[in-house]
Amino acid sequence: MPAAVEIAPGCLWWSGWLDRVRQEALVAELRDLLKEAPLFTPRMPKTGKPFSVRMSNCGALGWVSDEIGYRYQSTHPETGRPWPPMPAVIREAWRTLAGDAPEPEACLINWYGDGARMGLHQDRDEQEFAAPVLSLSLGDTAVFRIGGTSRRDSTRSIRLESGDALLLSGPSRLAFHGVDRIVSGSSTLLNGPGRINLTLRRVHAIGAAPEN
Ligand code: MD3
Ligand code: FE
Repeated sequence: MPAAVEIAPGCLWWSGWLDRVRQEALVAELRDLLKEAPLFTPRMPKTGKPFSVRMSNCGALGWVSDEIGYRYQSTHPETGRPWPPMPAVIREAWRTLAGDAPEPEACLINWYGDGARMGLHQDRDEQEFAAPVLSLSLGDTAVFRIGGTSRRDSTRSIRLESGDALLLSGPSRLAFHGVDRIVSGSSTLLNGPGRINLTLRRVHAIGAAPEN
């Protein structure tokens, strides 16, 4: 396993964690999975303004957002079907990198086309902040920014490339972060422009009975 670099307290970055062959196999699995659980366009709570990033999920729970709010739910917001299971490679990444954390319950699939971005935010829709979050990047490079637990804290930027893994634990679990832009055409993985980010999360408190 390549060595990790700690880019902020508790934020570990493995450059090129997935080799090209594994990236290709994972993309093939994701393309099939997205036929069952198509990408949808999330909307901002209250205003209904569409996100520039399209999304889907796999695993027991998926993150969705619409006029009603942000939440985790067990079904796709458009098809009403349960989310497909997480591919084995994704579960193995968690087992290898997330230490002794309990199994992830949700894997959010973010699709960035040209011009898509994600503003600076915190991930706080989970009930368990002790468990880490794991991100896997595929396709075009993202200019990713991470700061501290206050929006006013200074930030640093790194380029997340295809195959990179990022683990957020401890103080960085509640750090502000976002994606400023995608470097179109920087990867040949997806036979076209775009980026996929997979985010694995524990949603329910460790040891708690799942209720929703
Ligand atoms: C730092 N996604 O889905 S992944 C998100 O590249 C999200 O699609 C970005 O932020 C993306 O919520 C960033 C890296 C990441 C994921 C979760 C984090 C960084 C994080 C949670 C806390 C702190
Ligand atoms: Fe986030």
